[in-house]
Amino acid sequence: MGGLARTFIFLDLEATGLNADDPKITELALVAVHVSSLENPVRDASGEPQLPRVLDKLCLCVDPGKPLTQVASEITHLTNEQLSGSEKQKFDSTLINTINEFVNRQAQPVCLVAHNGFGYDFPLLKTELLQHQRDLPSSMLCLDSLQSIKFVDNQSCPKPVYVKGRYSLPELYRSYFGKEPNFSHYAEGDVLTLILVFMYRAGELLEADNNKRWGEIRPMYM
Ligand code: DCM
Ligand code: MG
Repeated sequence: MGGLARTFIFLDLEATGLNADDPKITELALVAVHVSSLENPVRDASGEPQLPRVLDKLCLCVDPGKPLTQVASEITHLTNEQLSGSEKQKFDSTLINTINEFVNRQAQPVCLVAHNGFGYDFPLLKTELLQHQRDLPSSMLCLDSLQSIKFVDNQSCPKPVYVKGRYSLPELYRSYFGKEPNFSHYAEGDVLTLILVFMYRAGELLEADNNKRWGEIRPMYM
């Protein structure tokens, strides 16, 4: 899995709603981290891992061309009026080129990482790409940090007590770092939180072997 990847690209999408709403993307963040920064995290005086100094970031707002649900708007602090008023572009072929170029700049092979990525971010990104008859390289690795962290927890404790929400990104951050994550439901905020959560468990996560290939990801809807 990750054992193969030279670069991990952490991804978070904000969108107009949940799966059943046939959502469109409103904001995306891709942050690329070289494997060497995950294997040897820099720690502060209290021993807490710090974000790597060397990061490539691609953060963009997108005009979804579709109303945000009330909940999506409330949690992301984004509105249709703001996005169209700021003359943001739609998710178009120029953006797809930008994403591909961002991925291609990184040391290969690349592994895309998202929290609940198999359930939400990857299928949604796939839908947006296929709507333009485009895609990312099918050999690209992808990893769902929610599934992987559950997997490594189950390995160390075969009968874990399952508590609803225990594996959500803010809950994991709170339990590892004892404080609130910054900028929840902002694409970049969530990605930086995810990187810190991932780094906290990097040894086990890099060891585990439960990734997929981008080619196996099915679109959320068409
Ligand atoms: N979302 C939603 N309702 C929720 C949680 C999420 O509509 N209760 C949608 C809107 C968010 C997107 O999912 O932009 C991604 O969620 P998150 O901010 O947790 O990454
Ligand atoms: Mg988010």
